[in-house]
Amino acid sequence: MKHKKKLMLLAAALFAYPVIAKLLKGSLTNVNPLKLQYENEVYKNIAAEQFEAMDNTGTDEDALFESLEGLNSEDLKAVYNAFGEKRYAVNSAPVLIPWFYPHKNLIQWYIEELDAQELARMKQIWKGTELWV
Ligand SMILES: [Ca+2]
Repeated sequence: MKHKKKLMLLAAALFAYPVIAKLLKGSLTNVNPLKLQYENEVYKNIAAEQFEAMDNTGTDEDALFESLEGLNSEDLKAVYNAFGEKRYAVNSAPVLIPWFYPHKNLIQWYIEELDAQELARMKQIWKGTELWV
């Protein structure tokens, strides 16, 4: 009986771990709403465009850079927050066993997907956000 209780506690801890780890990481950044140029819906759409440009074989660099044009640092932070963290599957491998693939934020996705030259360009765009460490 006592043994069973221990097993249940262990199972609960294993189940709760990813949730707790995510909370501890604190993936969101503070945004100054007074400096935002658009409604929240716009940032959600841009985040979706960023994801679509990367979440397939290869990367649509043109779409990636175009959808960020004209955004200020606070706008970019709002996009970063809207993106959140998404599972990254190398070479768009089908996510058959999802927990094998780590959650990555937008910057981490760039680092996986872009070559050195594109990364330098992207880093320049994000410079003012201080999110790129
Ligand atoms: Ca890709």
